[in-house]
Parts: sequence; structure tokens; C-alpha cells
Amino acid sequence: MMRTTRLLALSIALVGAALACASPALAADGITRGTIYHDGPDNRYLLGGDWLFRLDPTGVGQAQRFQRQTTTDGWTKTSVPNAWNAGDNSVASMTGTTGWYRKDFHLPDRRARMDWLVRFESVNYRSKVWLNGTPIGHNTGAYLPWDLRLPRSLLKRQGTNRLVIRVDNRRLRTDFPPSGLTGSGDPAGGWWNYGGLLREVYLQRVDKIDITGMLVRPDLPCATCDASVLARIVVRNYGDDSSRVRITGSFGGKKLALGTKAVGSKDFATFDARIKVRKPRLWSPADPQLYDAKFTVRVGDHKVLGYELHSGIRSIKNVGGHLTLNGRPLNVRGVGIHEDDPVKGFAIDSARRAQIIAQAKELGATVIRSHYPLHPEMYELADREGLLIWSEIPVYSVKTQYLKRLAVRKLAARELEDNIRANQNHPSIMLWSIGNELSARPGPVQQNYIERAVRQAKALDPSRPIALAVAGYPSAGCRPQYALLDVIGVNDYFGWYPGPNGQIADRDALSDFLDSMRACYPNKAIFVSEFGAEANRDGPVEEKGTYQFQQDFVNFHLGIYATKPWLSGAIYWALQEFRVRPNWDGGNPHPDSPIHEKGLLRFLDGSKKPAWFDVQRNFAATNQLGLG
Ligand code: GCB
Repeated sequence: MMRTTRLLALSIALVGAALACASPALAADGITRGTIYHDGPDNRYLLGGDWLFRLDPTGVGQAQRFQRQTTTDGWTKTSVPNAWNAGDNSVASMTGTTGWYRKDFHLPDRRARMDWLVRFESVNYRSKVWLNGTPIGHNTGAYLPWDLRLPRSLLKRQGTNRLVIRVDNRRLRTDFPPSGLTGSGDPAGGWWNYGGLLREVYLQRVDKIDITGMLVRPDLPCATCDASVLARIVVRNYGDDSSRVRITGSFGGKKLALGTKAVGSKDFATFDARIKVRKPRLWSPADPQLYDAKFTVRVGDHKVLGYELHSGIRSIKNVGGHLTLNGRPLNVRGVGIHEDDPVKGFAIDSARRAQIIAQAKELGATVIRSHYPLHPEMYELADREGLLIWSEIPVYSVKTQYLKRLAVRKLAARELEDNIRANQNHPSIMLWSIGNELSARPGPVQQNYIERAVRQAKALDPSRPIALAVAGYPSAGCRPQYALLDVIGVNDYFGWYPGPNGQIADRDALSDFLDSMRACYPNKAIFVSEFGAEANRDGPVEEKGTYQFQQDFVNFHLGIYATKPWLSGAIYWALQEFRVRPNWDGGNPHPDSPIHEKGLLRFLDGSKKPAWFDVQRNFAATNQLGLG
């Protein structure tokens, strides 16, 4: 009898669930349960389907009008992610403007006890959000997720809700990356200024308790040691009364006891557990072993939330000036990447992400680098495929006069913290980089920035080294300002750009320069974080911009690196061509602006340049992981 009642209840629930899924309103809204990536909580819903968009630089103050609008006049249909200026290579497109997005939707679960958040994975750059005509929050900065609570007082449980987002991508000198002008008066910048909702938007349902912090950090004291895994979960009680919250979990199938706590209304609570993993299967690019970590949050007997992620046990340390993975000295080779696409700009899809990772693997890379935090799915692919990641925040060529400003440093600190909190559970991330090419002759302002950033990053994550990528100029000399860094990345353009006073024009100066860097920083791990030459045509080997020059360039530079046994790695810039900025020449006498052409793969069709094969051969012949 009991059994039948349960079965009946179950089938009613299942039919109910099926009906909810098939709800015409939801299907029309394009809302689907789950995220397009794997790791994370199970309470998210993708806000897919049709969105509306309009370009409207004068639109300030129009949000209320947009709210009352009963038609779609003035709007065009779009989908999200979206980069509104993909394919527009004009100066105006690079400088930026203002665009508006609108999404009309029904809640996928109408029960009154649920709270709702909206989560944006990446919006470039300044955004302001309205729900049903009332502003609910704003954000500054791209490439990192942020969320806003949808106030209960504004939310319609039954009717249509309207989300309106104003996105302003006009760059300022204090932005990451900053605006500026090139010598020819064009907007500066290291990659195209794509405006829009560049990554997905989700609704997040909160059944009283939400997870606001998730850390699963394996500690491996030595390569043959047992590992100890720390799980630390922060929850928040959205409800009006205190709740007894119980969290259970597992790591690689072994139980984690996180316990039960009373969490007051609107309060946070931290749950900790530590377990030992005997004889762990270690993660490395050669053998990317992952452990499944699963958590369930309950209030009483009622499950309110599930969370799953994939962790990896490995250690990355600077040992006597050499980066080691699981105790072995690294000499990795890899490529820099951008999440760019000729049609979609930075609003790329899963297929494109998988393609980038597959191309890096085909080249024989064991490390990838980008100037900004990547899409969450990229990290999961790197975890699975065994690629190390140089993870950087877009504190890119920020001038000292701006780095000096408190607001700029606050934003940099927030980006560093957000990057660590959002991405720290990925075994692929080998280090946190705090920037790229700040002044090559650092003074007290940069020293202060470095010291604060290193202390902050170490406090949040003591398990990873901290790096900075610097322009490789002999005139910079040895810099005491770098003292706290674990890793220095050298951007090597010897024999490509002339550099100030022609100091890097001659490639024959590279070897001595690298040795001088080693002499300056004997206890830091040193990488070549970039090297590259533009190529878009056949021609003489001595002529910059030819495929033959690029081949000769990569063979020469890789040959020099092979003679530096103390080097921890070298990263070619870049895997594939990308849009950079109007009137870009990149040192090529016959450029194809706005395309950056140092890539080994062409932008439009991904086809291979001759140098691809030289790099591939060299990477294959290099003992990158110190094995054997
Ligand atoms: C650099 C930058 C990179 C550029 C590259 C170049 O140092 O870090 O973003 O694309 O030089 O090609 O000039």
C-alpha cells in the first residue's frame, strides 16, 4: 500500500515536472534548466531564446519607456551571447557606444518561496539592469561572472517579467583594458572592443539557501604523498527566519562530513571539511585525472541545492627558481589565445571553444595563456584535456598615472579576487597573473600594486604561484619591485619590434638578455610569456611579414630557449589570428588591419601557416613535463 502511494505520488510529480518543462510560456521564453558547462550548482536556468537589442547611445533615461513599450518597435531580434559590433571594423566600433538588451520572460518555477537571481557570465563593459522598469543594480568590467537579486517586490510570479540591460562599452583610460590613442591617433588596445552580453545569462533559483562560495583545494605535500583535500562552502540564507542547514558531500566517492549549522536570516555561514586521499591519482597534462566532488544542501530533510565539480590533485610550486608540477621541473610550451571568431566576435559558442582547445592540443601545447579570465567551459575543457593555464586579469598596459588611482586599484583587486573565487577549483590553472606589460621600468606605484596583489592572491589561494608578464627590454635592468612575485613572464619580441632606442631590434641579443634576466631573478621561475612575428604572405626570409620570416623567427627563438635549462616554459603569441584594432600593423610592413597576424592559424578559415609545422615539430621534441 505504502509503495503504491509513493509510486502514485512519484508519477504525479513526474507528470507535473513534464508539464512544467513543456509549458508553452517557458518554451517561448527559451528558458532551459542547467548551464552549458558542467561544474556548478544545479539551480540555474539558461536565459536563451529570443532577446531584443537596440543600439542607442542617447538612451539614458529611456529604460522606463522601454518598460512600458507593448511592441517591439525599435528593437531587433537577437540571441545571447551577443557581440553587437562583430564584423564592424570601424574606428567608431572600436571606440564603443551604448546598446540595450531586453528579455521578456516567465519564471520557470512560480512557487512563492523561491528567490531569484540573474547571473551574467561576462558583459563588456559597464552595465545597468532594470527589472520591470526599476533599476536593480550595475556592474563594471568584463570576463568575470556577477549576479543581482531580483527583488521580490518587483518580480511577477505569474505574468511576464521584463529585464532591460544597458551596456556601455565606451572605453576609459582607467578601464581594463584601458583606452588610449596610438601614434596615428587611432584607438589603442590589444584586442577588439566587442560590446554586449558576451557570455550567457542565467536565472538562478534560490530555495532559501544559496551557495555563494565553493572551494575544493587538494594539497599534495610531495608527489608520492597522500593528499589532503579541503572543502569550504559558504552559504547564504535568503529566508526570513533562521534555518538548520546540513551539507553532505563526497570527493572521488569518499564521504565528506560538512555538518549542520543554524544559519540566521540573511546571514552567511561557512562549512569546512578535510579528508585524506591515499595514493591519489595525480592530475597532469600527460594524464589529466579528475575527481568528482558532489555536495547536497538540505534544510531539515528537504534538499534545496546540489553542486558538482571536477577537481584534480596536483602540486605546482616554484622550487629554487623553477616551476614544478608534482615535483618535476616544467619546461612547458604553449600558445596565447583569444576567444575570437570572425562572425561572432567574443560571443563564441561551445563548438568554437572545443575547437580552440583541440587546436592547442594538436600543436602539442601543454599550456595556454590569455589576457583575461576565460569562459568557464574553457577551464573545464582544459581540466579534461590536460592543458595548464596561465590565468591573467586584464590589467593590461595600464599607465602608471592611472594605476596610481585608488579606484583603478580597487577594481584590479576586485578582478583578482573574483577570478580566484570563480576559477580556483580548476586543476588546469597553474598560476594567477596580475597583469601584462605595465611600465617596464616600475617605480613605487607599480611596486605597491604588485605587493598588494601578491599578498591578496596568496591570502585567497596559497596553493598557486603569482606572476606578472613584462616587456622584455634590456634597459629595464634588475627590478627590486618584482621581489614578491614567484614567476616572471618575459614578452620576447627580439628581432621583431625595434623597442625603445632599437634595443631589441637585433635577435642576436636575445640569448644574453635571457641570461641577464636569470641573473637578476635566480629564485623566480621564468617563462617566455610571448614571442611572435606577423605573417600573411610568401616572400623572402629576410622580409618581415612573410611566412618564411615567421618560420625562421620561431625556429630561432625556440632554438635559443632550448639552450636555457632554467626556463620553466615558453608561450607562442598567438595560436590564431584575431581582430585587434583599426590601423594595426604589428610590425608588419604589409599588414591586413585590423587583424593581428602573428597567429599560426589564419583568422577566417583557421588554416595553418607554414610556421605551425615548425612549432609543432619543436613542441613534440621538447621534454615539457620533465618526465622520463
Ligand atoms: C604584446 C601584448 C600582446 C600583443 C603583442 C603584439 O606584448 O601583450 O597583447 O598582441 O604584444 O603583437 O604586439
